[in-house]
Amino acid sequence: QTLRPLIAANWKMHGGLSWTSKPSDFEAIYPSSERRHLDVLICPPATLLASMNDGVFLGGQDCHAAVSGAHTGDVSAEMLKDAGATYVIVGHSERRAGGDTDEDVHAKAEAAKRAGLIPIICVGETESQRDAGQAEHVVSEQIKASVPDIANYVIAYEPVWAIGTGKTATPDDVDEMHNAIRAQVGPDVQLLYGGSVKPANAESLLALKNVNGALIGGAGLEMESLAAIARAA
Ligand code: G2H
Repeated sequence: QTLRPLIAANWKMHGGLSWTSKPSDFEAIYPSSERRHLDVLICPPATLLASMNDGVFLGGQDCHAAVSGAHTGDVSAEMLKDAGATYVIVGHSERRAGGDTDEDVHAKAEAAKRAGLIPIICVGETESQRDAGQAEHVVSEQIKASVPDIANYVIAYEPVWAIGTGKTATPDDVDEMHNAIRAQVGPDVQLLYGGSVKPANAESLLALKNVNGALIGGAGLEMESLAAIARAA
């Protein structure tokens, strides 16, 4: 079975209102009529969601597990949905580094489902875990603990040592890990690779059998490079 590719940009804490026209720029570079075979997603800061125009799917970068309440500074999955999101990233390593546990990620993914969003659940090992030969074990345990019993979700494998560092996992590393994840989660879950994906390495990564798309940080801020990556899918 061939899963539909998903090309997702995670803008992290970048962008202002002037960026809300970027989906139109993307459309001009890579028109939707030419990309019917894939989905493109932009996850901007939550402040921009409601002002972003159409043409791509939109997502949040994190959510709180509760619907609403006394949680200063947090945003619920329902709020993201209300602002136009279809997806939400949960368990990004930058959130895990900030204290999110597998249990939190599990609860956030359930919240996403409750709100009618598709969670993109991030997993990945650190450099020392990889060096110790523990990469597959760590990722498999993260999946066991972070993925709730829901039908519709996406997994993003982001080796922590490859995030924003310019280091990319080799296609062989990615192939091996994605095959292991596929064996664990079954045939229907889209598996994204993330970690320094750029136009120059997109083709070799996206060509792998169990890589169904990419989660892109730095290279997703410019629509030319995002489009170049999407064209490789
Ligand atoms: C990993 C990725 C996006 P970058 O965090 O989620 O960022 O492509 O900049 O490594």
